[in-house]
Amino acid sequence: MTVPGLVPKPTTIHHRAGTTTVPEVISVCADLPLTRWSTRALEDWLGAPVRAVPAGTPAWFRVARSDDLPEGAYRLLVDDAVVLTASSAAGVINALHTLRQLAGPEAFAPAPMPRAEPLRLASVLVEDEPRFAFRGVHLDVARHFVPKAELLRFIDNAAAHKLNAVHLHLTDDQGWRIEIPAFGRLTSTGGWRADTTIASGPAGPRLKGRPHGGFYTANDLREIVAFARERGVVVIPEIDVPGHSVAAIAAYPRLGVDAPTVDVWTGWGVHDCILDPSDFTLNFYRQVLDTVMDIFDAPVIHLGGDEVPYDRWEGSATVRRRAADLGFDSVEPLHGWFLGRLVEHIAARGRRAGVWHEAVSPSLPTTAVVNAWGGTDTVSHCLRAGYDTTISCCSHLYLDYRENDAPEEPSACGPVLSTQKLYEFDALPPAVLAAAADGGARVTGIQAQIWTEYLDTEEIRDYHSYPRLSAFAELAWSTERSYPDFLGRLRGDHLARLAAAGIAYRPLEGPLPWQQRPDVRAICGR
Ligand code: TNX
Repeated sequence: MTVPGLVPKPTTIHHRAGTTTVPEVISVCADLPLTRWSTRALEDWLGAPVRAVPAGTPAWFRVARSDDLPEGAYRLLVDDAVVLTASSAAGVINALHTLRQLAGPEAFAPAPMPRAEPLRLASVLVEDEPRFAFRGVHLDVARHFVPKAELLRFIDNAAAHKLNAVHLHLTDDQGWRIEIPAFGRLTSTGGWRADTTIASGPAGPRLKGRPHGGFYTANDLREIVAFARERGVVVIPEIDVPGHSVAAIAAYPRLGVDAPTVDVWTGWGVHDCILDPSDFTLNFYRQVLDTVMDIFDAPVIHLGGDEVPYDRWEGSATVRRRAADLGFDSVEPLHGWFLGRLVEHIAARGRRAGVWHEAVSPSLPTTAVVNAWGGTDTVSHCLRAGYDTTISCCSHLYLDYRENDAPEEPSACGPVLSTQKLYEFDALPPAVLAAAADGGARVTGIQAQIWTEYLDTEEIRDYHSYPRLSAFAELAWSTERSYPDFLGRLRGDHLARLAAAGIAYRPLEGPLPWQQRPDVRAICGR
């Protein structure tokens, strides 16, 4: 019996002779507690009920604890029985995901598939350990709201690829997606926009002609956090300041410079209407962050800090005076200073702030964790400036970019990022390793980004995400990689898993007829 190709590729896999048959009832003996989710996963994936047996009793499925294994690592032996060894819950979860892949694509179907004969597993020993401790995927739920059920499915699929963090971009110029009870207008006004830009081209932007909106209640988010936690995934919330804040300013004009009247934005890009760096704004956001920290248990709370044009600050006598009062000779340092006050607020509650790399400046505390979305030179720069840094380079890790330049590609914008280019990304070139060694700051890990300006439905998000997110998972997890080998496993096994999971992935040969967007192509002038 052949062993299915695993994605991401494990550190070592020893094929052994023989098979084991999944019994009618799976007896389980576990040194590490099996959670509600693990128990159900085992039952769903292997298609038999689980029954715990007392310690010391023979069991078909055993979970052994070994404190020698690094966090997230595991050993999975499939022989006459199954023995899983790990040092913590993360390792158990990763091992279960491997077992799921060994059980065949049926284990990815939402319902138990009838089998002609009992499920057999090929004998194998997998010894596996993650390359990066932090393996994240960012999802922009602000540009297009992602309904809760779709978000849960997204997290489930990310977890199946051994990713362990989902960074939720909850606020932007085009929408505010988290309910803050103290400031109801953030969602009643800021959660909705009048229209949406479908694409821009020689004839200018084309609008969709209907409103868009939505938001998560505190309870929705608590459910999302709990759902992710069971699967070993931490949810990092992002409240983007002081730029990308038009939705908040539309709801509470006093948050903007000179209280502007502005609507939640229907276009894309960088808006010049940014927050007023006043005490009013700081106190407002401290309260917002308190609510965020009540809901999310993530060690990192993200403050954005990207793409901040200073024109309105330069044009305002009040803001210039504020800068002068703080001893700055221009308004620019207010950017790091403003973020710094919120970084402190987050630190006071025992958490760490996250920011995008544009926030790095002498006035930003080095306790912040930075997502560097420029090239690897930006990663090195942030490390040398003393910040722990997550590799988020747009050149290789932005899944909103299109797979290739063919006119059939449905994407409305973006440079090209092929699956192969992503897979072969040299994320840790010598310069980055040297910067980490010299600066004392750490590369925390790596993150893929899914911005959703043009990804307005679940289908089109699936199309952009897969199989590139499978390639990303291997980049993040596996130390030894070969693209031809990955493609073989994709074709031979993994695409069938994605299909069974109901993911509308992009076929390797290109979009299916109904995945093309000739309407968008026409607007873009492509
Ligand atoms: C840049 S990366 C942005 C986003 C856009 C994205 C589109 C970053 C921190 N800012 O606001 O959605 O490019 O690819």
